[in-house]
Amino acid sequence: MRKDTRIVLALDETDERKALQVVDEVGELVDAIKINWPLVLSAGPSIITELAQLSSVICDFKVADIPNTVRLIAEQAFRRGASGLIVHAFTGTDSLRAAVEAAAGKDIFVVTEMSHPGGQEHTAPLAERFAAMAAEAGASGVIAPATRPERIAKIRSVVGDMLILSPGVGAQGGSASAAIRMGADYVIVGRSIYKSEHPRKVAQALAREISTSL
Ligand code: OMP
Repeated sequence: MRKDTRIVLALDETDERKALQVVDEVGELVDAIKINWPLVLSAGPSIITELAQLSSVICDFKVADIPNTVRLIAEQAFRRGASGLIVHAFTGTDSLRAAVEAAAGKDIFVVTEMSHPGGQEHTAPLAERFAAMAAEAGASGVIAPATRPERIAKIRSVVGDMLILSPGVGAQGGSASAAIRMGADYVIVGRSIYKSEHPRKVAQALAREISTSL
């Protein structure tokens, strides 16, 4: 995954035609495209392969299962062209290790503390432990909340130089520059870009904001 604008587009647009239009407008301004169940369920899994021809694709399937099922899901996502996969940590070390093994050198990103208010109930108290588990299992990086930027700094202190991807910018109230200043490598941005009348202008403004905060 390249590191240029430090924006990962969260393409949760379920109208495939519109989703591809957004990619057409902002594809060159983002370092990767993250796709989640909404688009995969509406367009079909071939969308992974289609988008992988245009950008790095992270499959945000938030995999949470026994090691064998984690492995099977990871193998299929990577076979279709994903360069990264997002998994949960609460399933335990064996499931995380299964994901990393199945990735065979591609990227596994582990959720630490979730960005929405409910993320404070169960994920926040365990976030540093999840981050340490991710490091021990050999994951490439973690997901940490732009909605609570001080938590990014805390998680950075646990994961060292692993990648931190930070969702919650814009629609959830977080700021891209604050997330980057607190130690995120990338921000994950969805609705503020794909629901905008002018996705390209929004992405350009975010890229400028981020580059001035570096
Ligand atoms: P917007 O809120 O529309 O910018 O989208 C945020 C994206 O990041 C969505 O695809 C979420 O599923 C994802 N996300 C979070 O919002 N919070 C998290 O804690 C973790 C993720 C994620 O793993 O990407």
